[in-house]
Amino acid sequence: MTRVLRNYVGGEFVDGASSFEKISPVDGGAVATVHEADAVVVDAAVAAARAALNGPWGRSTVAQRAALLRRIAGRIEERFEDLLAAEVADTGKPIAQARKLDIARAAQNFRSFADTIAAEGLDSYLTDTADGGRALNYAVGKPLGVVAVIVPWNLPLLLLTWKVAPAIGCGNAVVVKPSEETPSSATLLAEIMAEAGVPDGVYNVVHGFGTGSAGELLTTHHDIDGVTFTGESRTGSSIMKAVAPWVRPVSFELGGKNAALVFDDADLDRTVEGLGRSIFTNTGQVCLCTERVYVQRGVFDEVVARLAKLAAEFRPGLPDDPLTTMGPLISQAHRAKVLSYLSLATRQGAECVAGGGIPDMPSALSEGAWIEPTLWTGLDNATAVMREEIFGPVAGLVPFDTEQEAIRLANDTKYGLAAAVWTRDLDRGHRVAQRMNVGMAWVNAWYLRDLRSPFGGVGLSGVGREGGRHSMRFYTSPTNVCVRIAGGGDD
Ligand code: NAD
Ligand code: 6OD
Repeated sequence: MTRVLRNYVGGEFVDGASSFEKISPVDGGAVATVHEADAVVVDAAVAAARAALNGPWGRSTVAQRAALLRRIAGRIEERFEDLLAAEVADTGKPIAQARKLDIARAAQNFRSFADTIAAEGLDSYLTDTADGGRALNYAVGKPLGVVAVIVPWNLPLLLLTWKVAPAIGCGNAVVVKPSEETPSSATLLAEIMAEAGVPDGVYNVVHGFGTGSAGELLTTHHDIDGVTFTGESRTGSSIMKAVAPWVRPVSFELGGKNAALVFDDADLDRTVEGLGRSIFTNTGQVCLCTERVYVQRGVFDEVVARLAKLAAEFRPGLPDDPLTTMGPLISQAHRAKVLSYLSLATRQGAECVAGGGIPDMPSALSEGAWIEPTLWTGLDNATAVMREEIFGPVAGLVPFDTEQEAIRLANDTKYGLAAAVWTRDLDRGHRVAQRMNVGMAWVNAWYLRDLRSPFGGVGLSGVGREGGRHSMRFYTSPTNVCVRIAGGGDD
């Protein structure tokens, strides 16, 4: 019997008017029946969040909220195995990866933001006035209010908690809309929130899809105060339109078409290992994944050969098989999209140097969304395959001659999320990284995180930054108080 997942509103699990099946990407079997939130449920969730803000939660102190975030982190660790099972059932990702990255980061997100809010100082300025006196300005950071949190399926709990932790830490109440593909961990987190003592209404979950469903109902709701969204650039654009009539603040972490730049002095062992992680982690379904690799001509053939060998060594399989190193894509629909780019690449003149299709799988897994890690050479930078986000374990490799050419090729995109520069020359590493039109550039590394640093992108890759105090800027709304201290005599 499959699990039943309900919406979570004001501290209660509630049904929706209809339901849908969550299908496993591993074998096509049913994972859960999910209650879809209709307008009544979304209204109730927003009202519960508003009521929480108007109650004792609205008067909670930073110290109380920091302690609460730490309790949530502790409870996540106690229920680590439950969350792991939920996440793996929804995504099919290898358990070892989910253990090390996805679930571990959920606890870290809460601890890191507990530290950030506890350390935040008062924003104050002392100004000289015309009468020889002074004015004291200080800004009181108030919660934004009811925050809609809409997240995707690729790193479900990690990305959800990356937003929920600072939002709650800053005193907001949230209505979360997880992806229809990954409803489980957000629902389990509701139990964890209650166990940790989060007041009713502070964390609410509405399940469903985007357009015409819970996502749209939430972003167009009259009583939300802001939207934080992670997902596709096109969806971000729709949400921006949806919130425009109310001029609501948004924070968007969107898609990428990220470049790696490999110079001929790079340590090729470290570089190829790093490229492999950056292209294939989570079956290429990380917004930061590299899909364009520019390699200096002198080492191009060697990098292609070594990376192709590495790609061929990945082993698809069951999440709990210790030998599995690559999971499936999230769904058959997403695989159809990735496969369409595989055939387009061939039509656009690519030579496929690794993968290029669907791997042979045992019959029990034949309904899964499996795909081969794939690499191409021979693609022009102007082709759709090199310009559009594919979001699979794929990359095109292109040679370059000079640093200027590498920078030009890497920046020739409408996206601007991340880049990675591989070189032993640290002057060049700094120089090139600073010239990348992206929110985040790594040198001799990829997805190495300090949770206090600004995370986000430019262009089609997003609006705003989150992380540490950058998150606090989004999740609070400052009121500046200016107190005149007269210097003797009125003016
Ligand atoms: P998506 O945009 O299709 O969906 C994301 C969420 O938005 C889901 O919960 C979905 O139901 C909801 N949604 C869809 N249409 C909506 C609408 N009109 N109104 C309100 N909600 C709506 O993205 P996805 O396919 O789930 O995730 C993959 C995408 O996310 C990729 O483009 C990837 O690059 C991006 N992503 C970006 C980051 C980042 O930090 N920049 C991180 C992870 C994923
Ligand atoms: O690590 C993070 O904080 C983060 N937001 C990662 C996003 C990954 C995109 O798929």
